[in-house]
Amino acid sequence: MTPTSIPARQSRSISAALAIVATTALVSPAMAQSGMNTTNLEESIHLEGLTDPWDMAFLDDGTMFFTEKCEGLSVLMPTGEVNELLGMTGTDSYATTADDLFCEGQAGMNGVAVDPDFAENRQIYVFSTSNLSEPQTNRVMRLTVADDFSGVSDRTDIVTDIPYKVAASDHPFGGPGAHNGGRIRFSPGDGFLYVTTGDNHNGEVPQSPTMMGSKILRIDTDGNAAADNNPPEGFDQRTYTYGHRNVQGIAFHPENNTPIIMEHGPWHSDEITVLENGGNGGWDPRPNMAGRGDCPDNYCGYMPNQGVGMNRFERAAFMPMTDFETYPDAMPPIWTNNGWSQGTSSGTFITGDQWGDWDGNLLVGIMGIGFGGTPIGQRIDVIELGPDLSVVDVTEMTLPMPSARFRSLVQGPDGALYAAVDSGEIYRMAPKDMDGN
Ligand SMILES: [Ca+2]
Repeated sequence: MTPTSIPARQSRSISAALAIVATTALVSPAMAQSGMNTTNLEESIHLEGLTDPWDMAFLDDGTMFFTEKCEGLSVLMPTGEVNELLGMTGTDSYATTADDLFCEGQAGMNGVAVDPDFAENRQIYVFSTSNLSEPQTNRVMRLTVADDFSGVSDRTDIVTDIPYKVAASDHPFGGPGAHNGGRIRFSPGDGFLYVTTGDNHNGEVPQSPTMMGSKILRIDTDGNAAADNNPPEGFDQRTYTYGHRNVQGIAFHPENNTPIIMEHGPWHSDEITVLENGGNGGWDPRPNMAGRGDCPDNYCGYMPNQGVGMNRFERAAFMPMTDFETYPDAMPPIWTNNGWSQGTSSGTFITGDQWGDWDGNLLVGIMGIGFGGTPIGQRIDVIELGPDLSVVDVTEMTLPMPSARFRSLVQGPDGALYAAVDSGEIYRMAPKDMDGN
């Protein structure tokens, strides 16, 4: 947790140089500039020296809970003090260590959320991989935070059966822990907890009525299904939507609280989708679906990237993110990059007069991917939605900081934007006027 600003600054400088090179080659609807003068943002490093920070959740006074994927859960106090609350196996500096919690690949301690009634019940929630089940699973845990924020207690695992990829398979990035989902957010509208999960490179998971990967779960704080969840007959009632690939972003519209997700595509077609209660995301990577043949390890979610000479559009037609041919009633995405998947990992609506034309817009953090060692797409997109929730405009934020792998975006209680990046920092970004400069 010791700040290591010198190495971090060196790596950021390198990333920035590469990003400038890559930008000229990137063809994307996000390149059009419009709206607020985005060069008017200023940044500061809110916290640094972290290892794979994954998510943050704030209290009104600025207290910030945060997770590190292979370390655990901590809290940054308004005083600047960091308390390490719940460590994973192998850690020894946390107030409590849970030896069942582990990380592997994309899996580990992922999302964190604060109970809407935290002031009364002091409860928070985290999503983490655990070895308490056999095979291992992802769990959502409820914790009670001590009055002085020195630790957590009363761990209750309210969801225990979110599947985790236990073994490597014959795919690109095919290691254990892949496609693990992991974002958790409370809806300010209905008060339920929404949990995003991934397909684990398992072709059977997305359309399965009982395996809880590739779903958006909608549950209460005990893990029970919301009473009005409306999945098809025979589905686990915790299912709000299904048929997703790997959802790691969810945000709620500031005016109508509609849940909207950001989802990773299979080297093409990242998607943003407005959720409908009971809806199917239309992802079905089983072999022999929609004219596809056999696929390695019975998962077509990367086909035909393996040894077949198709361009990205042919790939999108072969293995669509939303298979309308098989599922004509699938929820249509409101946005797709219709090109190389670039890692739409998180999103948040940004509100407040200080954001000018961006007040009410959706910000999407994009991690970027590398070809030949060159990262492309490490950026934040600003997406304006119309009254019908269609995409009106997409602007690429002119970053006040070097580009980076944007893992988590959260608007803080001060109205600023906080961004966790894989290189170990949590940045604060704000319009200059907002801070009186
Ligand atoms: Ca879809």
